[in-house]
Amino acid sequence: MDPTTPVLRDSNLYRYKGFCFFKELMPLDFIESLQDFEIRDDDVFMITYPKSGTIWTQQILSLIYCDGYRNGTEFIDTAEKVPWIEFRSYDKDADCNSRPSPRLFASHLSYNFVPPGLKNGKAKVIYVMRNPKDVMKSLYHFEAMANYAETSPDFGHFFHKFLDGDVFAGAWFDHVRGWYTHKDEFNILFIKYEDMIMDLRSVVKQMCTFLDKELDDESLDIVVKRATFNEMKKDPFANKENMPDNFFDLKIGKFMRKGTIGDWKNSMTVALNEKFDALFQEKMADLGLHFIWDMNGGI
Ligand code: PPS
Repeated sequence: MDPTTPVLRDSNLYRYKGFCFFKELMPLDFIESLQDFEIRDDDVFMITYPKSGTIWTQQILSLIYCDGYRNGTEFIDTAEKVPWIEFRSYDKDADCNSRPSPRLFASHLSYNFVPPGLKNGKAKVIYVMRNPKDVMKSLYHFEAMANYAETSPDFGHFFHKFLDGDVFAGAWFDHVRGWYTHKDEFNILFIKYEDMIMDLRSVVKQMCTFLDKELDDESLDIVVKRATFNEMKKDPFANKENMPDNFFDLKIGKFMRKGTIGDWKNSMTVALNEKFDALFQEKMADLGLHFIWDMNGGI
């Protein structure tokens, strides 16, 4: 019997154990094969719900780990330095076994789909989260430019689609709750997008400490400078300009779109916002997680 179920508002997706996968890009047998993926003690995984600062953190990890990337002598796609484990089509080297340590990986997977070797081990996980109203806004725009997702007619429609988890990766609430409540099983550092916006240098230092990577002040300055929104906006890899045309329509939108806190206010009505706040309270209050919701520091 097929263990997957259809996703109501996007026929490109299938749901399996609460997560929504792209049918074409993430076949079930491949996802299940990740259970056999061998983890090394010095592996580093960067995990996010989509639109939470993935490419930003990929960039920072590349800059921290690769001298050539930092000093500008290397021009390599960050997605090659920090490849996805769940997108088979992205993989140049499917099981990544030939890659030298330390290996860096990116993933949008929920805690129950990552390779089991990540649990109770030495390998490191950096989980980046972002306030879900901005995640929703960013994903709404992304959906319009992604050729493999069904586009919503308006933000109101997308709002319900997002709340019901009828989007890639499923419901934001489940993703964050899953990782946060299982944190004791992983060697994990939680980072917030908003803290990166407010004080990038401090967050990079925090990451370096967690990763046992000592950078001198000059190197740290370079990492921070090259990871600013304005610098990344000019970077063709950060904007995925090298991806095949059939993936994204970059005339419709950009990966480096606004890069700010509170853009949801430009789309969410008062009624939708109240509904969201009530749901957020109901689903997340017990976790004690706090987010910055706008540039005035509204918490
Ligand atoms: S994806 O498609 O899931 O990998 O997207 P992801 O990279 O997680 O998220 C994209 C959003 O991150 C913003 N971004 C940044 N903000 C501030 N500073 C820097 N350097 C930066 N890099 C990426 C990007 O603009 C997307 O957010 P929105 O709100 O759409 O602008």
